[in-house]
Amino acid sequence: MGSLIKVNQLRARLLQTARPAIAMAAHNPLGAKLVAEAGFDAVWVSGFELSASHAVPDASILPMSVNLEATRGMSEVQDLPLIVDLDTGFGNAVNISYAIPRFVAAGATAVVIEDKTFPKDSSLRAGGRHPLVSIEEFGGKIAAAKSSGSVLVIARTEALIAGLGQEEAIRRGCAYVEAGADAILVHSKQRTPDEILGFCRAWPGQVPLVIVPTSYPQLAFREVGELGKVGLIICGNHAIRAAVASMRHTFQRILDEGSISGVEDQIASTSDIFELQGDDFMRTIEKTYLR
Ligand code: SPV
Ligand code: MG
Repeated sequence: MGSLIKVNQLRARLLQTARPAIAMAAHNPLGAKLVAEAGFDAVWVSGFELSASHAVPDASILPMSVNLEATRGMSEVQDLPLIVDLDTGFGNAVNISYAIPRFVAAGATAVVIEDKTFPKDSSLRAGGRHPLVSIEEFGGKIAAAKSSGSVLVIARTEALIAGLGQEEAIRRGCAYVEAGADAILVHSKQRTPDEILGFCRAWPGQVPLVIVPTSYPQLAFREVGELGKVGLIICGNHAIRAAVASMRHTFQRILDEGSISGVEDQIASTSDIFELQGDDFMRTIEKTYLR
């Protein structure tokens, strides 16, 4: 599907705040294919997952090319909109102006840029470093992103993560809308949803909100819909966490049992993997062209 059509479809979908869209994280094309197969509304190309899949911290360690190739690979194997985590935009407004066309060409439908300083630190890390750039500087980054390609620009404020409180978070969110943001992602690492619910209720509502409820998982999607303010819920890291838990369990069992037979019906079959690899397509090519 053409990228402009997808941008417009996602924009319209985010306005359905009574039934927020749900995005699931992925860190590689196979994961993105599984997200589509499961029936989610979008793929979250997560910086946290990409970093974790390279076994490095989510702290601007990986170069932009890793994120770009992951985005391209995910867009090649499935058709859901890709919401790409650009962290701080790999630098300032100049860097963003060069990054956006590349991500659009790679298949991004939406990008998220956050108001932390480069290099960033993970929002979820206890005792993390969270200095923010000024509202003026971030407004320039949003405007640069908006004018650099056909893509939804989701501006993310880390004001709550940085401990600056609801008033500052709202002030920043409103300024980012003025700068052209299509949606505002507001993040919290409180263990209860109270902080995020307070923000959502106070949000004037010019554009839809986006939330990532990792640290307050008790908040049901239905309750979020009842707020009427949130257009998108991002499941930020459930692919990598599921993969790690499953690999650990399988590896340990094989060593404990001294055999691979015990895990055989607990893991995906090789024919399942062949199917995910698009084996049917290759067989058609073989039949048609191999002589
Ligand atoms: C990510 O998945 O990379 C995110 C969400 O940005 S979080 O890790 O919660 O900051
Ligand atoms: Mg991230």
